[in-house]
Amino acid sequence: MTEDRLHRDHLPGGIDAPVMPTSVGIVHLGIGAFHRAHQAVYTERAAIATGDTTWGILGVTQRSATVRDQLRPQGGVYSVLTAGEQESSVELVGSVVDVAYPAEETERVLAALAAPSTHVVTLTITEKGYARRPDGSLDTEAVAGDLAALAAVVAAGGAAETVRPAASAIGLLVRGLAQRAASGAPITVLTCDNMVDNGRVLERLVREAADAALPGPEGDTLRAFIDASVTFPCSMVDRIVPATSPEQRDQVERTLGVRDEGLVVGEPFAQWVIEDRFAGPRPAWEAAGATLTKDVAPFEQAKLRLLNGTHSLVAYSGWLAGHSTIAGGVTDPVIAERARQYLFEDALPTLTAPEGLDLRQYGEQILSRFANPHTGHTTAQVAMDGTQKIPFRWGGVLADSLAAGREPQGVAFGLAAWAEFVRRRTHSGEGIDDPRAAELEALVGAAEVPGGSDGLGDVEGLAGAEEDLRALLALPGLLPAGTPESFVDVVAAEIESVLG
Ligand code: CS2
Repeated sequence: MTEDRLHRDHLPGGIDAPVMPTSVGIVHLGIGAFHRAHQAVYTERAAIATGDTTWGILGVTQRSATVRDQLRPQGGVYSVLTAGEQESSVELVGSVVDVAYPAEETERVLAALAAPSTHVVTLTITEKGYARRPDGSLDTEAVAGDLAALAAVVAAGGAAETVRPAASAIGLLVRGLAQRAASGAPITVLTCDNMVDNGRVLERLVREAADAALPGPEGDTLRAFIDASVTFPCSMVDRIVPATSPEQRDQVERTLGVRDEGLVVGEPFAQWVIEDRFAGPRPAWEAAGATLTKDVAPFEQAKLRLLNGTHSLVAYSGWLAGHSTIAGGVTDPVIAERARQYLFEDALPTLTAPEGLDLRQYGEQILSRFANPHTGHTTAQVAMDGTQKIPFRWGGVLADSLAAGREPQGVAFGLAAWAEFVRRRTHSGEGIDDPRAAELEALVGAAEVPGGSDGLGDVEGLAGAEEDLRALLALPGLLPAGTPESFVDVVAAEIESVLG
């Protein structure tokens, strides 16, 4: 502990003290910035409102040890900077007790998943963390190491000489559930990722993983445990949480008087709608403003199609127009018009409003949230992982519109922008951040690169762009099954508008 670093045992004055959890009740898989600015804040506020401090969170960081190395030296405490249009504020959060990195601490995470005092597992592992094949089924190759580890443990009667480090979040989860099956203590697995029907998707993948690892009678205990004692509610989460910038860290250091390497930044708006289907106890998240409901679907569809769909459109077209931030993109008049077209002409007519929500107002609110310049959310960040996001954001709008006899022009513009983004980043050598990048690059690479210049805007470039676009749109799993070629023509006709 150093005096100039934030720490649970040495808190700055002049700011409300964070919660001091007395036990771990939640294991969270994928403790990135989003979890720390969203579910961990709800958990903190619920503890403050109710005085129940038993809901400490053990965070798990799968891909790198960065978050562990940010939070462990601070005793898990970090701050949240809420960056509003007019004002900003800083609060301390103490609900995260520690962060574990499975590459080095798998045994500890498995033990926490199995512990009867843990009642809830939450996940924000992003769309790509679910290891789905383009058809939605489990990519057993991607989780093969964990499935083999699980099979070996079960074959050895539940005891393993050495615990193999978990290589995937889904694998880790299934291994943890198998260990828990011994006690049979109920547990709720609550996904908080931006996917249609996220709880059902996760449940199916977990069951597929269990069946793949333990196909015979040796899997019966785990299967029976999942059937009887594990639930997978759906949930809709919402808060804009950009990557934290060095400037924001410096700004908060000036406010707190100590350095916080775990700082996260979020907009003032936050929403959490959770399907009320818990296997056992849970934090009183409603005391912190969460909505518990029987049916999350209308909220989830509205959020994915209106907010995330528009976000992606602004990200790709904004990036192409030279805007580094979402706020810059959405206040560009040309992009704003296309965002409105997508929101109000394409997406909105495909939705049923959740009770008490005016979808038009919700759409307007989304546009003004995007226009907040103080979050610093970048177009490049939202543009990441397009192949994983597009099917959930635009797929339903496209399928429903076509079924109703409409060709959604905003979706076409968005898809053209995505394809041009992929093409430009590939040709420039910058590359794209997407788990299917290699496939995309091969599709673009297969088309002729116009010699000399980048060729954009001239006739040859236009022809090349169209060829690439058609190749990219044929990527398996990108567009809904049955999308007619005539719609691809509508997308191709938008190329000129994204080239500017
Ligand atoms: C964004 C989301 O990065 C993205 O793709 O669309 O992370 C968005 O900011 C959140 O879903 C807001 O709740």
